[in-house]
Amino acid sequence: MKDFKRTLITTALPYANGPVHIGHLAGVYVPADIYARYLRLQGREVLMIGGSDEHGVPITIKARNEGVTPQDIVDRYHKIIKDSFEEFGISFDVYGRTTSETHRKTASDFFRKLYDKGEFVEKTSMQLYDPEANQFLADRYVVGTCPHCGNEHAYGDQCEACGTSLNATDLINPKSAITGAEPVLRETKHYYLPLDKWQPDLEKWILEDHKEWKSNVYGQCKSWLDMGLQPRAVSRDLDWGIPVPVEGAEGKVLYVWFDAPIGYISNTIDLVGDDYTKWWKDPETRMLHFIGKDNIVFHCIVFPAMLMADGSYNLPDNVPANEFLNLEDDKISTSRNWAVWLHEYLRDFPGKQDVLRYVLTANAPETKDNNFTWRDFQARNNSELVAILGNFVNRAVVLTHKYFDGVLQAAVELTEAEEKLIAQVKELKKEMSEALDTFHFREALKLAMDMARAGNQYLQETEPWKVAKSDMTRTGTILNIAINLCANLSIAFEPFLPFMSEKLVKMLGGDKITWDMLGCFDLVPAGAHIGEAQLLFEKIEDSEVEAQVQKLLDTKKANEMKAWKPEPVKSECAFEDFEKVDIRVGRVLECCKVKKSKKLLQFLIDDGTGTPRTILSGIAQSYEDPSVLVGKEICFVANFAPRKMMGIESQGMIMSAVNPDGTLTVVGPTADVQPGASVG
Ligand code: B3M
Ligand code: ZN
Repeated sequence: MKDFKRTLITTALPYANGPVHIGHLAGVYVPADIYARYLRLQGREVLMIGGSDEHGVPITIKARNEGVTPQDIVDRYHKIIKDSFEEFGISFDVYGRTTSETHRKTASDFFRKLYDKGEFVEKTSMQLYDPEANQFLADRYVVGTCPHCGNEHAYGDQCEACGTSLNATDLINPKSAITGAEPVLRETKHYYLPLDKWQPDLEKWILEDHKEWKSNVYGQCKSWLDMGLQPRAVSRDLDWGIPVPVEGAEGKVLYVWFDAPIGYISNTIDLVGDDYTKWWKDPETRMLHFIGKDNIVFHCIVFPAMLMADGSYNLPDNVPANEFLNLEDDKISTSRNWAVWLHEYLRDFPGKQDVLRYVLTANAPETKDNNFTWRDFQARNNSELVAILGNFVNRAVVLTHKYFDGVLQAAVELTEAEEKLIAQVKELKKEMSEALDTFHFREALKLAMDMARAGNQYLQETEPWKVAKSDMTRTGTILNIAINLCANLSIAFEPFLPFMSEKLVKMLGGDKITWDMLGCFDLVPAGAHIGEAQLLFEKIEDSEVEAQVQKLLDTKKANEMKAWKPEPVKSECAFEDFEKVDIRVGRVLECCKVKKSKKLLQFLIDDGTGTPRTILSGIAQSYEDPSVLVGKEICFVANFAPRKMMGIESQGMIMSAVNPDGTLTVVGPTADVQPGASVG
């Protein structure tokens, strides 16, 4: 890799139409933050740019649903998102917004320059129009079937199932997302960026010059290029956005995917003013876009084509896009509320930001979609953070206090055990650096944890608690090395667990740490006073994760209820036919599970005849405790022919209602009725 002078890290600008969740953190912000922190530890010049994407249809749809203005929506969520990132230690140098004045000007100027250079094609064409809402439909205002993969919920600008970027008119069976109306075609003029013109340049730049990109990114780019690029409209007929800054474009705004990436430039300008050229135009600066896989086409094809059309900007050197994170085996979804929201996590697990950062990195969807489960969260906390890292640091610090009142002793005469440990740490540093340099953050984190493992093993081997009975000099040496290993861990883990690292550095009486210091064993000098041991991590109890799982189950249930529709009514039935069925009220005298059957409950029913009747019913899975039915009045069919099941004769059928989740509830009269009464 070419050695650059400085690195500009951009992170996808989340739409300010809702809070952020673990998927955002895992896919984009934690990896970007790890990388930025790693570079800063090396003393490199780096900027990490973030901000909210506040234009586009996702915002206006949300505003319409809530009956408030788009400005209300972005004001609310920009703050929530910004606060969440801050709480999780995502170390942006700037976190801006695309509704800022700087951005309006930057994006307008960008468009204007391309316009003046003749880089756009103006085209009048037929576009989808909602006759009920009286507006053009583009992007997420229109949903329909993707012509490539058949996904029925594709948006007008993109299919999230197959990642293809679409034009609204490509959709099969388009429907307005506002009114549900079938759109009609209406003529309108738009500005198009002729991506086809940049195809040869893009092909050379990506397919030849950037073979080192992650295979998921390279592969997606290749398949778009192979399909052949088409001109893409960069204006929209909407009233929320940045007005198209040319004559004759009244009522039109910039397409959100035109203005949003320019937000990276605007936010840099907000931070450093005119110096932004150093970060965007100096070839000695390396630009990296951290994004999720659904944004690849925009960052690898559309935005670079815009930058090429301008001609004065750098192109990204790499786009380390991640795949998606699922939650408990299901796709994270804002509309279905299937997510772990960061602001809720902070409320439920205060002070445990590092734990989530750790789990999301250990499980990062770097090469394929991955899954977050609360059980895994608990296991990684309890058996890795607590049992390996926390335990090692705690032992080293507690023993130093126990034997030497917290004063670090000199390390004299290192033995083979120390030499082995030091060599191991140096090797791990080398491997970690390689992994971090190539965006393999899961691997790097694993290696950091191996360093803590090596510490536990070292204490196990050297047994300072035994040596202390006879040789205090040797005990002092062992604890010197152990404490210095703690200092190494504070460095190795800093990019991943910044809160833990800061606490540990303070505990060891340290100050500034650098990547250079990693691998050294004179970081804490003899004579130093080590602070009291503080808990770095604490065990997460079963009840805590069970509560989270329950919350998700409740969400699932609520979603099922929302989506539930009664079954269509059956075809007409003559009253005489109905009359043949003899439905009666009965009182449940006994009710229990049938032995060796998962499904059957055995009822003994008082049917008013004086001789109770036995009825079997396949509803056992809906009644954990069948005794709750005893004493209840229920309805049953009295004149079905008797039937034998599991050796028992059933004399009728218990009537029950089918719930949305498929469970069954026995039905009966709403007030006391004599057993045996007819129902009809
Ligand atoms: N807001 C899409 C998203 O949140 C979009 C990213 C813009 S990055 C310039 O996935
Ligand atoms: Zn598709």
